[in-house]
Order: sequence, then C-alpha cells, then structure tokens
Amino acid sequence: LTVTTFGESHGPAIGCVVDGCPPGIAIAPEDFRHDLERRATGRTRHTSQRHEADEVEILSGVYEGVTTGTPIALLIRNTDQRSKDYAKIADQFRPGHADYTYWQKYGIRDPRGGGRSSARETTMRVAAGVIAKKWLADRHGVQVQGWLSQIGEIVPHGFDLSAVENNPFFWPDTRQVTELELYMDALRKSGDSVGARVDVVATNVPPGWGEPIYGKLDGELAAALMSINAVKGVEIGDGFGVVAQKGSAHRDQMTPQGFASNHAGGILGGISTGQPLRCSVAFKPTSSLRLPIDSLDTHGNVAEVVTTGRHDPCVGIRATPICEAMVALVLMDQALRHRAQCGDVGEVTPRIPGNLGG
Ligand code: EPS
Repeated sequence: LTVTTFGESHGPAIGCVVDGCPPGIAIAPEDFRHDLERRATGRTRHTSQRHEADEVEILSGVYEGVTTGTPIALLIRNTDQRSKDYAKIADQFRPGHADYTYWQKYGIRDPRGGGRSSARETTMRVAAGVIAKKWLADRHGVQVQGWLSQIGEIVPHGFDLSAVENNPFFWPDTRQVTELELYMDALRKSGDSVGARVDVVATNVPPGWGEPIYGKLDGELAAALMSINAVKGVEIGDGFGVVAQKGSAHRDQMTPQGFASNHAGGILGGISTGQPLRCSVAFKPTSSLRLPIDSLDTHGNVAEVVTTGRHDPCVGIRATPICEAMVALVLMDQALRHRAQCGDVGEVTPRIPGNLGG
C-alpha cells in the first residue's frame, strides 16, 4: 500500500492517492466525514478558527461504491484560505517553523500560509486512513483508537475510553474537561502554545504482521508517526520507560490464557504478537505565535516576527485521528505484505490469546 498527498494549505485543493488497495471495499464520500470532523479546524474554540468543510470528492479507484483495485484519488477543496495574515512575514523565518529549512532546501518561498509544511496536509492522511480502518475492521476485526494522554503538565486522572469521543480534547476523563478548558482559554489569551501527547492502541491485530529486519512493524510505525507535523517523539510499548526497567520486570510472561503484561507494546522482533499494539506520540508546541521574537529574514537581516492568523494553541488536540490514521495505514500495509509472503500461514499453535485483563 502506498499513500502520497499533494496540495498546499492556501492552494485550491489538497488531495491524496492511495495505491495498492484491494478491490471490493465499500467506500462512499460520507465514510470520510466522521474522522475528518474529528480532525478539522474551527469546530471548537480550542483549535484554529479556520473554517473548512473538508468534504471529500472521490476522483478515481471507486466504481459503484466499491474500490476497483486501481489508485484511489481523493480531493478536498480549500475554501477558507486567508493569505493576508502571512503577507508581512512573507520573507521572514518563524523560529521553530519549517520556513527556514524549506528555504535552505528549495531556495523558493511559498508565503501562502505554511504551504506544503502546513498541518493542513494531515487532512489527507486522515482521509486515507479511513480506507485502512475500514479494511482492517471488515477483514480482521482490528480497531484503532487514540486519545490525548497529556497536555502540557496535565495528565488524565482516570481512564474511560468511552469518554474520549465526548469532549473536545479526546480526553479519557470527562471530570477534567473544565480544567482543560480553563487551561486552554488562559493559554490562548497569553498568546503562547503547549505540547501534547497522543496514545494509540490497535486491538485484534493478529500475530505475525511485520517484517523481521527491514520493515519492522515498530520501525514502520515510528517512521509513519514521526512523519506527522510537529511530532518530536514516538514510543512503542513502554518506550523510554524501558531504560529504568529490569529484564525480569519487562519481559511479558506467556501463559495459555494470554500474555500476563504488555510492556513490549504488542511487537517482538518487529512482528506483532497478537497483543494490543501500543504507541505514544509527542507533539511539540505550535511555533506560530503572536508573541514577538527576533528572527532573520531571507536576506539574513534581523527581523522581529509576529505571527497573526488562525493557529492552534495546541496542535496535539486535533492529532488523535491523525495518529490513528497513520497506525491504520501501516497495519494495512503490513497485513497485505504478510498475506503476499505467507498467505494463510501464520496461524500456528500455540496461539496466545491477547492480554490477560485486556
Ligand atoms: C497551520 C496554520 C493554520 C491552521 C492550519 C495549520 O492555517 P492557515 O495557514 O490558514 O493560517 O489552520 O490547519 C489547517 C488549515 C488544517 O486543516 O489543519 C500551519 O501552519 O500548520
């Protein structure tokens, strides 16, 4: 499975091509709506106030409601670009932003918003991920679910997965929603931004997906999640927590009833174990701030940068569906690769049933 996206934040449209998708998957434009709404800007006061409908047009690869096996092309037209906010910083580098590295690489400046480096691009990742989620659920019963597990210093007190879709923060403890609202309101008024952490779990992943050396499942997941805008860290299983662990505590005991723990995050030797797959993703605080800072312009002169416009005080808030999409796309790719090489082999005994205690 290959996915590529195209388009700029302030161009006429953004889109993606999903190639290698099996035929026969039922897909309609309305299937994309739920996840695109979860990711969209302007739906709550805690995110960017750019208002996009994010309506998907299916241009190819689907006939009479099902995928044909040919490349699937999806398009979303941009309707709420406001490039004037960027006119005054058109030749300035926003510290912490990709402006500078795009300039060093290409020598060309596209001053229309973040252009290609804008998080607007993640819309198409979510759209592509909808197809993968559907295929994984229909064919394998795999569910991919994420939530926000930290904003700044705030962490959930309790954990209730059913709470996640019922608040604007994808937060697993509804008792903290007021605290988060107050925190975000104060942050927004201050003009600053903050980082966040998103956790994703995929359940019912069968054992055997992933390549043992090149193309390890954890390697592919890390690369896919790290390719999301603003991501600075990815953990699988206990992640950096393993540094302080003893082997006797880390190894997941195997019993006929199931694995007794899941420190590994559902992957051993780059291959899925059948346990829930656990990933955690760190998002940096948004770099586009209205707080002034000295920077440089494209001529090397010192310039004071103030970024106005419609920005997210915490990009992590909208990132849960993006992380889910990337995990789903990697899993679908690995499932197809596994089927291509091993066919139905992979269901060997003993098969350990998931995790004890979920
Ligand atoms: C973004 C800047 C803002 C955000 C945008 C990401 O847009 P604009 O260029 O219009 O100021 O609204 O996010 C989206 C439009 C989106 O759909 O996610 C940036 O610089 O990354």
